[in-house]
Amino acid sequence: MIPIFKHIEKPEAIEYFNQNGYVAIESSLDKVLLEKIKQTMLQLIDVEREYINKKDYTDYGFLLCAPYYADKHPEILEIFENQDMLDFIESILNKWFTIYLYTNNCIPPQKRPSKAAQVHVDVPRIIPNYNYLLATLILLDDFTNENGGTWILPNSQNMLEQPDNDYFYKHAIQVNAPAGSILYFNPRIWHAAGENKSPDWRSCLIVAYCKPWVKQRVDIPRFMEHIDKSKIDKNKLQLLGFHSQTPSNFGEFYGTTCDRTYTQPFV
Ligand SMILES: O=C(O)CCC(=O)C(=O)O
Repeated sequence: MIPIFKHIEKPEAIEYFNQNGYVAIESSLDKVLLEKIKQTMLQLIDVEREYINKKDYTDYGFLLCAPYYADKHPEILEIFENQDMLDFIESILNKWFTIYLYTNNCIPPQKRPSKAAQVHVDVPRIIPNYNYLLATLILLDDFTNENGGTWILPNSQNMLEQPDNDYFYKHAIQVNAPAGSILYFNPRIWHAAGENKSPDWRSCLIVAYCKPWVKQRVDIPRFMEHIDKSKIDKNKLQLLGFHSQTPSNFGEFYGTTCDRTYTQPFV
């Protein structure tokens, strides 16, 4: 069993993260909100499959950019009102971090997802003793051995070569934690989604955060072009990367604050 910290135990949780490359924390996210988001995700993965319309669609169960759907499903952005979660991320990445990627992984019953179930890291490069990215899984279901809780190889974030499967599954731990927990991990850690042998879906949100100068995995502001941003508060817009966009013309660099696209401190 992995320890599950509470938010008031932040110093201990940070120490555990620094030693092991991951930590699980019982979140203060609203359970009703998470259940609503889970239903939304399960519905949207089929909507997205229709859009993509590919026969060999190996990413089934993931959305490419969850905020794309925030006009019809504003609950998708409500998680970013949780100050406990944001404070923890700030402790790792410092102020002005942004979202690198916001997706999900919903594994159908009796399935091993094709890509995430391979032992992998989310980013290849290592900057010693420096966190420029942080991955989080927000559990929308209890994670168990039966339904495919994530496998993590503790303290493997500096391991250059991919461990073979025998070594990995001998030394890795499988995350068992209740719905609502958040698993924070260094995206350079070796990990794999488990196999869902249960009769139910196993779902989580995957939100990765980065320093604001890191290029987002997908361009979230452009993905959200069709959405009226006037109703989205400025803290959420900052997180989504709207205040750290690369200028594409002179006005966006030299113009007034409303014209400029990089308006947050240049950290
Ligand atoms: O869903 C999981 O358990 C892990 C997902 C994962 O490893 C990934 O998407 O990179």
